[in-house]
Amino acid sequence: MGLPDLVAAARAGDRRATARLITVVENQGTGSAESAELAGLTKGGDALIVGITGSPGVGKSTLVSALIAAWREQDLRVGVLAVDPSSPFSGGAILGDRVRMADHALDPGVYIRSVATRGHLGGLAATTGAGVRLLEGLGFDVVIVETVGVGQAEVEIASLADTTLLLLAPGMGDGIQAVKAGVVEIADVYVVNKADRPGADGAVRDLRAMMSLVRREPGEWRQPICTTVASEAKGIDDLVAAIAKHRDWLSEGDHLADKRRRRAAAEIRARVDAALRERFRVTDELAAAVANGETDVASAARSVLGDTG
Ligand SMILES: Nc1nc2c(ncn2[C@@H]2O[C@H](COP(=O)(O)OP(=O)(O)OP(=O)(O)O)[C@@H](O)[C@H]2O)c(=O)[nH]1
Ligand SMILES: [Mg+2]
Repeated sequence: MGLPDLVAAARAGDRRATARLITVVENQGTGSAESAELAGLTKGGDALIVGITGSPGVGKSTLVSALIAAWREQDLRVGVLAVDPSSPFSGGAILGDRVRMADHALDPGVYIRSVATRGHLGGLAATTGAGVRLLEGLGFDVVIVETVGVGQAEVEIASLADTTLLLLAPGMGDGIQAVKAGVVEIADVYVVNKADRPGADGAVRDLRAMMSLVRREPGEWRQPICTTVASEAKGIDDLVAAIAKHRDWLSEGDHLADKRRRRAAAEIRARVDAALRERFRVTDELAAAVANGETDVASAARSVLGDTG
């Protein structure tokens, strides 16, 4: 099957066709001729792109499954990229996620895929960004990117999403961790999940207190705090409404265009960074020479750049 046929099949809900197309953008990088053709075939689309991040085990995949159900009720097609920044493997779903999202396994309006980003040219932003773009171009109405909240990964993912949810759970000391990581600033909606556990009210209070310290200009988005019990699909309607409200806010004025421009810039930058790193290799020999005192860092850097003057 050629690319145009695959695209047509994927648009009609053929999951294997979708999987093959994602493989094209993942494995060949977006610089290849095939990927360029694909980009031409799948241009446009106006998906709602939702990033979901939070500590391991906080309930992200469970929440994604509940959100899928809610959006499917609105007859929206939903694509999910579950990003594992630590894994070099991709293709099959991560086992746990496969189980948690199994409810949707037979629904042609849902596509779920794990994405491995380690070792990929361009890193997380470029690989995932290309996947998001593809799903959007294939006509998915909502594209969800789930990523575990570790370091830079979630900041990069947030740069790809229109609306970023930060998931917290009571008793994980998450509030404070989040402040440290600077993740609080990138979240558009806070979700306190596992509200069936003790301490949920306290977590909401902590978040409120933290937010009261942030000064906002009039007209700026005020992050709502939603509480959910993802495993029982509780609080999902309110969350879906909060996401829709954020989308409406984005659509007023230039916010959405701004976000999308920033997203494109982040993707391009990721690719440029990777290409530069490929081109200007820092060899072990050179590092050893600096470590041994044979040369200095500045001269070594100049020699990498091919600048001997
Ligand atoms: N009590 C309770 N348990 C929940 C809730 N939501 C999820 N869980 C459970 O928490 C565990 C972890 O859920 P996941 O959805 O896999 O969490 P995750 O954030 O995707 O985890 P990673 O992808 O490994 O980072 C599972 O056993 C879920 O059943 C909830 O609202 N209440
Ligand atoms: Mg998960």
